[in-house]
Amino acid sequence: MSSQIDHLLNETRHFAPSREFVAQAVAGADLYDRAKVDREGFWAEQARELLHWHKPFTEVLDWSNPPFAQWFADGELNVSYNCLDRHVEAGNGDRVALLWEGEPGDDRRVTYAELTDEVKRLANVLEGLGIGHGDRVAIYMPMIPEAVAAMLAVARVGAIHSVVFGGFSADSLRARIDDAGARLVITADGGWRKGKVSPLKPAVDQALADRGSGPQESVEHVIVVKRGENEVAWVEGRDLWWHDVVPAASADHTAQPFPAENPLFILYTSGTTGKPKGILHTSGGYLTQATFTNRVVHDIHPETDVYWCTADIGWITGHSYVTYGPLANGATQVLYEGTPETPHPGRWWEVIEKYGVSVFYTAPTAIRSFMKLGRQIPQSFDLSSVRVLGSVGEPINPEAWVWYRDVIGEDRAPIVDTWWQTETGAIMISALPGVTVTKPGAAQVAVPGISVDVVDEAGEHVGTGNGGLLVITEPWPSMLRGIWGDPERFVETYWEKFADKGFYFAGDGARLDEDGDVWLMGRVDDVMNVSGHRLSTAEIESSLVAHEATAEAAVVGASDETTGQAVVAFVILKESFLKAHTPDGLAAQLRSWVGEQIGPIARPRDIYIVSELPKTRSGKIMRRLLRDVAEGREVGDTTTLADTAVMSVISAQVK
Ligand code: 6R9
Repeated sequence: MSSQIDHLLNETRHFAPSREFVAQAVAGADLYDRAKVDREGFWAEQARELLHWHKPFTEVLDWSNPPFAQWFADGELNVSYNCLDRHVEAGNGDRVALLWEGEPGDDRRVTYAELTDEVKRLANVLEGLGIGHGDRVAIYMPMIPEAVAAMLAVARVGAIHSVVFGGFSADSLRARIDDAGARLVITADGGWRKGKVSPLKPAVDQALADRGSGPQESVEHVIVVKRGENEVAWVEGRDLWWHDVVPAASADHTAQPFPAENPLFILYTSGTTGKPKGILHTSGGYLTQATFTNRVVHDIHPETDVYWCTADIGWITGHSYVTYGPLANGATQVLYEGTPETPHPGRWWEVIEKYGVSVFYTAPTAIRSFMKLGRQIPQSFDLSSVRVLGSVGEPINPEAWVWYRDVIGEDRAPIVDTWWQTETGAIMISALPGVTVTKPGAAQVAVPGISVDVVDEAGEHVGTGNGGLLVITEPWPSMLRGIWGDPERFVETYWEKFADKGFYFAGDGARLDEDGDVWLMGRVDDVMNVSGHRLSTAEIESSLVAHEATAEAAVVGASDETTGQAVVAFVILKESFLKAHTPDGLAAQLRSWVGEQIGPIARPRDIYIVSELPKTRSGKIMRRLLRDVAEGREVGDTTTLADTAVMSVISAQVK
């Protein structure tokens, strides 16, 4: 961390917006002034201007019971209506909503009228199955138009979706279905990934097996889209083909209004303990901030832009900046099913050229892996349509930032580095592309209407030029409303640390530069960030110790040139297993075990078989020391260890 800070301190390049960009930008500096004068009034204005309210709200923020906020509470709206019907009613039904590109190269254009029609039919199917207000629906799908339609249909009937990333295992899916008590699962037979069909329905079947032993009994039906054409097992009476039920349903469906605080979705994310947290978001405030930020940060002109956010809908970025923000804005966007390198390493740039993408939003890990392959690959495609570039998911190092701007943005497109979280629901810290003079590597400033600070352990502002903890000092419209089924954990995790100040603690370290701009420094807790995905050390450790060969395990996030951080595990094996197997063989077994239990992204890059772990006298594993080993550094201060000799034993074993 300290070498990173020193490095960032030397970063002094600046990029001012061009005169041409400023002239056409959606947002100007006046937004900051308006928000500063009357923060709540500012958000009320955005909510009224950007959304359709079936019943207008009179109250903006109710913060009488912190940290449980209510925004626009007496207003009523329908989220799906805002993303679909109103655009059709305004005469924009023929505008393309989704430019879908399948990994094998098949494609589909879906207009707003067509997407509305599909969502209305599916909404009728859902209601026919008894799914309505407050019911939970799990969505486990590839990146196909039906996935977006599924989210919007669930929202339309006032139910709550829980999208589970298609790369997660059957076990992870089962845990999420159980925790939310989902009544319905929407999935596909499979989707295309890395040149072949990756099955999904079998994982759903597995997750729903052993019925009777757990709340997954709650699932009554499974709707299956045919995409992969792979063979699937079928449970009569439970399973329904999308192509049988959706086209047969009526395309008439009137969107009913729901209160602004009606729950919209649960999205599970890793915390510092083993059990993923179901982050709960509601409707009016969430949609307001997702729509506003997509518009001003990405500078969306719905009539002319072709927008592409590469995130999967299984992550928050896919919720706010694939489904809700862009569709509420009436934008045209690319939806791409597959992986960036399939069938060739220029696949993304080919997609940009094919559709004339003008606004592109992706993660630093992807940028760094393209950097490694060399600039000649993107430069062999026509990227002249690109005019705004966004980054999200982890700190972007200045080298990657400058490469992104030079090569993909052809030294013309501004970059917005956007900091936010599953919990914040929408972008919180980012440049505005027509306003901010950008600095490579810094997210820089809170968006208008948002208040953040960098404070010390006591909650005091650290002042310019200093580092500390990032906090959010005022409630915001798209803030999480809680953790599903666990209000105490919500208070404890985010609000207890600075309870006397009423600050939200984000879990990130940050620094303020001489201008007062924010530079993010990474997590300060046991949460890792691998390729922009959050993983908890505890979750992987508990998976490792669940294997019969493992006695003890410790996991750290070690810095990695491509993925930001990589999972590195230190494992103590049971004697009996060491006798019968080679350490290399067991390490390989454990890697695939974690992949099966949690998902391939959680698979450790390295597993070191060791005989001891560094522990404090109170038995806490000192991951900091293991991180030193994993990153090949000299091991730091070991004085608080119960046995100070242990680190030299471990270092020797790792070599
Ligand atoms: C949107 C998303 C949240 C964590 C967050 C932070 C890291 C995200 C970042 C960033 C530095 C950025 N993070 N964006 N760090 N600069 N622009 O990624 O949500 O998956 O919940 O992760 O990601 O550490 O706390 P989520």
